[in-house]
Amino acid sequence: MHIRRAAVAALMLGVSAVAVQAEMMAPTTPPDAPKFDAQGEPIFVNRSDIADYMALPSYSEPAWVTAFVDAGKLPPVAERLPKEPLVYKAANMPDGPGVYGDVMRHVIGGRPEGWNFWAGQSYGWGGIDIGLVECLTRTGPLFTVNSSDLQPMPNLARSWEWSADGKTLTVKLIEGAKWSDGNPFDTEDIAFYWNDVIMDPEVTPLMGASEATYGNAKLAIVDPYTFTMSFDTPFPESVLYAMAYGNFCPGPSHVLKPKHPKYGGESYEAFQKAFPSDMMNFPTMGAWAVVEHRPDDIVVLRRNPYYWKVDETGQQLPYLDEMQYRLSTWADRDVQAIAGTGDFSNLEQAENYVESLKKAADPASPARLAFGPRTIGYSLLPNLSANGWGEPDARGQAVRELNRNADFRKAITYALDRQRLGDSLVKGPFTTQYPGGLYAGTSFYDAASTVFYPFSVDSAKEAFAAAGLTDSDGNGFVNVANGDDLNVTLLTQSDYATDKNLAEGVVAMMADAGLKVTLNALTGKDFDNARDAGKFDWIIYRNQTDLITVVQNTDKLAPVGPQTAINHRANPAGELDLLPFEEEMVKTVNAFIGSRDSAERIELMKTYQKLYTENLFAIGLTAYPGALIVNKRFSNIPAGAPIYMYNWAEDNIIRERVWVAADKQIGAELHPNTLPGAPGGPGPITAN
Ligand code: BQZ
Repeated sequence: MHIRRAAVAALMLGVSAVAVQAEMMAPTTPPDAPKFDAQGEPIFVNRSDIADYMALPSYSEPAWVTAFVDAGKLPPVAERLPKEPLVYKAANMPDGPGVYGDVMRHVIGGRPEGWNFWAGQSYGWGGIDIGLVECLTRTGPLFTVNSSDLQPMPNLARSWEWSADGKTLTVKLIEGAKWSDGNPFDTEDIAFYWNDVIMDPEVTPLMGASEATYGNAKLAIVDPYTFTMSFDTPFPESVLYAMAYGNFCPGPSHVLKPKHPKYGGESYEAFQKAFPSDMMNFPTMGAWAVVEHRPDDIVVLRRNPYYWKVDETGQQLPYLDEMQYRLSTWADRDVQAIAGTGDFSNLEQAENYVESLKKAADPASPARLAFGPRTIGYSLLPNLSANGWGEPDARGQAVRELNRNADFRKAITYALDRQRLGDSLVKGPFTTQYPGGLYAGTSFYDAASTVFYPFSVDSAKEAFAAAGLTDSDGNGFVNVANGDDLNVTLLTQSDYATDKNLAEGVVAMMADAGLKVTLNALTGKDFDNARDAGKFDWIIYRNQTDLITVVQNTDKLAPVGPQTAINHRANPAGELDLLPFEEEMVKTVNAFIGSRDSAERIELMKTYQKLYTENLFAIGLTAYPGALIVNKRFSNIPAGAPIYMYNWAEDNIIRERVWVAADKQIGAELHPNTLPGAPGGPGPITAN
């Protein structure tokens, strides 16, 4: 509008509009988010109020499990538990210690590829991997932990201690815990994870953990239950968060090692595929193990008789005997949870909000629905690599060079009407215009450090021109040197309506600003593979926990390592061609990781936020709250549980201590009174 007025004035004065010093709209701070109160507040406690490790006078198990002991198929429960199991405190259980029985019926949109998480195989998400792959520390439940005690919760690692100079961390594992097949859990599993997964360049775990994830530490085994990690810089406390879900989650070395090429395995590819999704009873440290998989239908898990956690009355956990994962779509998960044919959903696709809210408002609704904080958000990430990551063709290379041009990135952000994007998903107070970077309302967010480029098609065109792009043939789209329309491909995930709706909105808005963008919508693993291989010009991506909590996945905040940033990874030669502002971001994130001074950390995150949003490391689109939908028959669902913060709700609600009162149990177990069999053998098995 500003430019148009100036142009008209110029014409009146007989001055060519072209000569008018057109300028881009000045950036501002972001508009305030519409007020939206989360339903239910967490009850804040210290980590030791939730659980501790101790021996109890006696232990118990479901009566039908004792039949296995009587039949000589299992040792007595006390021998199946560690010397000092992890004990969940009754006072921290919203509904107290529970009773055994029943099932939680999940519905998911992913599909299990196989069980080799450590070689990058996906279990289909939606809580399967969160339940099967337990890790040294745990962060999901931290949404209920006092900020004065904010550190990862002990899990398989029961304690840790820093040396005086902060350069050595000594970690103590729980002693005497066993895999679901009875094999001991100890530092043999740590050694395999470290030496033959993290340190083996041919092996990449599902979430991409690498040496950089752990600050390039050196790991040494001390004894069966103790190891140390040594660092160049003192007190890299973020490494304790990096030991949680997705990262330091050791696999069963007794079954993995023989298949690894270093120990006689046929090849790395054979290693990755050695545990196909039709293999049953894959050993787990989780509360349930896989006993059935009907492709495109269902995955069924039964309780792990060696699970190393109990309640204060000595009952071995979990309370729920079975876990089901119906293999459907993410949208169907919402529908089934609200209808009561499913039991759980993270309501995260804003298009489903109104219908879900309407149904849940009925007092007869089988499910409770509770909105949490605004922690679901999407960004458009330009691929900032121009030195060969993703092997681009000439067109792709030209786009990457433009992505590295600040004016080009400004054109993208000016062209986006974020209000319209949010409204296209759902009208009402849910969505907010999200500039990118740290989320508003989170502990390290600072509005004054957040640069917001307002919607302005004229400014977008000015910015394209400043980047050397004009519509030379007058067809409405900017052209490249040889006269072709510049064409940008936008990678998006087709498993979610939200991702596709946002991508289509971006395509339309870019066209209005004169840029041709073509959608590349891929499903599940194809999307993940294209993302991780750098096969994209731009990507629409649902943000991860680093931009919410900062302390979880801190390394993902910037390209601090060759594989840490989604939109800027190293080329095959391991080189990162960082732009000057990216170098500054990396320095800032590394300084944050190395600091123990909370005031300094707050200032560093202000610097980070300004670098990110002023230089448009990525371009935010929209952010909104998610809602947890859980069937009303379940007890021990923590108040105010967010669907996503340090992790997803499948971790946050602590499913192993969720239970169903006897008179509310629905008899929907598919394999009642059975346990997982031997790894690779038939499962589930009966007592006799
Ligand atoms: C939650 C989550 C539990 C992954 C996945 C999926 C993958 C991504 C992301 C979410 C699904 C659900 O998210 O959408 O609500 O249940 O599984 O793991 O989107 O494609 O790669 O990062 O967490």
